[in-house]
Amino acid sequence: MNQAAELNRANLSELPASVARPSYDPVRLKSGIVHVGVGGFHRSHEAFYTDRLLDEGDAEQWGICGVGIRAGDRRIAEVLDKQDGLYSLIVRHPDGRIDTRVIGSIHRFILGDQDPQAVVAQMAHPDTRIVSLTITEGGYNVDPETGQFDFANAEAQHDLQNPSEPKLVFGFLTAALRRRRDEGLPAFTVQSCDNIQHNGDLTGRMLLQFARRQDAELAKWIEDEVCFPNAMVDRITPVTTDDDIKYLKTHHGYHDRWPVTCEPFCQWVVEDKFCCGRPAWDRVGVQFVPDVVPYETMKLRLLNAGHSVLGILGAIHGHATINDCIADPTFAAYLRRFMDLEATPTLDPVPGIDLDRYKDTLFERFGNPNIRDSVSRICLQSSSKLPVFLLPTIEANLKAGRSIDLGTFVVAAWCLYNDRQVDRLGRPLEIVDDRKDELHAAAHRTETDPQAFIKFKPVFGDLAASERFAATYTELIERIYAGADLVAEMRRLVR
Ligand code: CS2
Repeated sequence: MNQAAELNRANLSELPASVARPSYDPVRLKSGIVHVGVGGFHRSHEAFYTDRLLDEGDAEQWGICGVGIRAGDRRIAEVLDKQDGLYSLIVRHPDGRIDTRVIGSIHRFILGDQDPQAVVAQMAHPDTRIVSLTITEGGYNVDPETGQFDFANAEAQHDLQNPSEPKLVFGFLTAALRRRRDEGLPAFTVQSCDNIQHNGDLTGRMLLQFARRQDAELAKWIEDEVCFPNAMVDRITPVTTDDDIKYLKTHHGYHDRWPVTCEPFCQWVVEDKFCCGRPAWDRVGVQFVPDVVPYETMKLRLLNAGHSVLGILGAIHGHATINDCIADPTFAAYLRRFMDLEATPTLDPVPGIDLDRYKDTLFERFGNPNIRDSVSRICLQSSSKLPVFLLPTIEANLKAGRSIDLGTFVVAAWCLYNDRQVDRLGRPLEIVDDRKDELHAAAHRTETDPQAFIKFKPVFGDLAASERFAATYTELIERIYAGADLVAEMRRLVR
């Protein structure tokens, strides 16, 4: 291997001029933000916006202290430690242009699975004004049957019994907020950056339910003092590949152990409810609005559902990436029809947004040939995604008496995906889903009970009780199981 320079603070000034870098000194930052869950998305989104703001100057109190609370966070902890928190953001444009920038906003990192006290202390530190989260759907610890906090979870039980050695994010937040209250410090804002509907409301509900079990008085203080802004977050961020690392070495001559690649588009629409101050993110393109709901519904039902439509159908067909799907005219036509006929009619008007233009932009973004977002990433944890991205559209259309065929066909295809677990050419599918075994078992019963799959309540709730849905699904699944060609079916449905 050639001796490429390592990325770290000492080498920052040695990087070629083609790589943009912070004009601020990361050493001087204070941790105004503590962020739990430093994955690719946090690094392409909140840390990117914050880096831009720091670059404008006069914002040194808004550095980010990254936090990992799972054993799986050790790798990012090691990388950021070796690189002094620095990493490269590689922005790939559809026309082949690439902008590379070193981001310096994550100036510290604490690994909470080894040292929970250090995390609690950091959250309780007077510098901390916001604790933000990207912990994925699973991190919110919601019982899917009841929608309430899942106290049966072993880690939740552990946190109730050991309040000063927490494991769940809610245990950390409660311990830190208790300390702030006892020390007479103001509460911080808890800001969810996960792609979940009403993410702030959900975070608040879960935290209060957990805190009440521990200490009703503290829960009351949290309820009165902590803000939980809702937000819509958006930037397509594929999984980092070895090619990204090689690209930096070959084109820019340095070694970054874990860069992030993303598209140029970036959006963050946030409710302006911060109890302890916030960065002037509006100076760098973040939109602050009174009500985020129309934006998040639009994004979940068009972008995310669109991804799932392509991901599931594309996986079975054998397309490797989302841009391969968009380049296939049958897939592109199917997606557009799904968006126009089934998703868009369920949306309320979105202030300042022309939905036709928004959909056109989605096609440009999905079609970006340089992002190469894999269908396997899109299909990850579909059992948590479809109930949020796709099923509400089917439900709304059932209620309004509109078409449900295109959405329901995706559900039927997902049954085949879970049952057979191979693509059209018999190649094994890489399925990552916490409910993989249950989904497989339910799908596998299709031969004897055509509706077995949609009776799986943790995903479908009572949807199978809708006669129209059940009948539409049954017709589609019977055709698929009788050997109908997927692409021919897609064409038939679009006609
Ligand atoms: C994707 C999202 O995981 C998925 O299914 O739809 O990760 C999507 O890329 C982001 O929400 C874009 O902001």
